[in-house]
Amino acid sequence: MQLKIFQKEFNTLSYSIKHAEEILLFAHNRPDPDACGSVVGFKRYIEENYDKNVTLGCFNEQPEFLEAVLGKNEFAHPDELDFSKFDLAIGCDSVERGFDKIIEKLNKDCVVAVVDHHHDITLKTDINIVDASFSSASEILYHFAKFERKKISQFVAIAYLTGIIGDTGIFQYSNTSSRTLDASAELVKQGANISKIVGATFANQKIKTLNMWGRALEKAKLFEKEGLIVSAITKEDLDGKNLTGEELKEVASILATVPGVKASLLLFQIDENKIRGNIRAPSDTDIDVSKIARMFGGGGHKLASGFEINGKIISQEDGGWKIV
Ligand SMILES: [Mn+2]
Repeated sequence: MQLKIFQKEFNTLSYSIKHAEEILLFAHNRPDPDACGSVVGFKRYIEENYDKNVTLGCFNEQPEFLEAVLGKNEFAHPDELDFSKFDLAIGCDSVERGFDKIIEKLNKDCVVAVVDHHHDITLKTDINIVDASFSSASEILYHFAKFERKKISQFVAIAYLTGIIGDTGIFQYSNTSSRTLDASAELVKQGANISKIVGATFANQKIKTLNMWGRALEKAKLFEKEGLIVSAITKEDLDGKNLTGEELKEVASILATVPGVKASLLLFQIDENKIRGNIRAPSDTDIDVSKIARMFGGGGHKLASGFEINGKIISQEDGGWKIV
């Protein structure tokens, strides 16, 4: 199925790829399956169809758990990138979490493009491919390949489907449209395997992750009147372990399945002085959790959102916790 929207933008992007020598694809901070799937898949797509050098960049590395589906991929840190060489730079997914910081370092003749599905993106670049009706940046890039009438190889199909499955919570969130399922079916036809992707991104959690889930569930507080359930992972809980947000984000979804709960919130430390909050709502809720996330400078979807705030979560003697 051919999309009606983005014809002009896709055309310009196609032209820009053809005329570029050095292309930078940039993923957002603490990249998730969509950030990684979109840049890793798009890199391979460009390499298979054009004779271009493609560099992947990000402020963080590709999370280890994605190696099972995407293989090892080098994400160059901006400190080690030679920005002057790029003639095309494309930010994929949540472009205001990292890509926005590197645009000014690019050569002034470098064409800048963004591919995103977050509704609150205000960044304006040469080519803006932003539409919140898509489940993921990966889904949009699937349509770019359709637009160019080029074949999607098995590797690219796996990468894009990883992004779609990651951002739709395995086709469960409200951002899963029939168009998303059409694209997914096509990617399966090209050789992507749903259960292998789900296994890598959701099911095969490491024991340390499961233990952490246990801690968070144990400490959850239910506010019955408000229909809210809240838990936090303190620095002490982490005990020197480094968990990515990706490994913990399922916890908020599990908390949201408690009967009577309208929304769940999980707070955890991601940096010395930075806390991540994940908010989830069950599908029958009347709450739009993205509104709550936006109050804290975050964003997301009606049923799944997140934000980052400064502070430290510390344990208290009675087993509780507070933010300082
Ligand atoms: Mn995404």
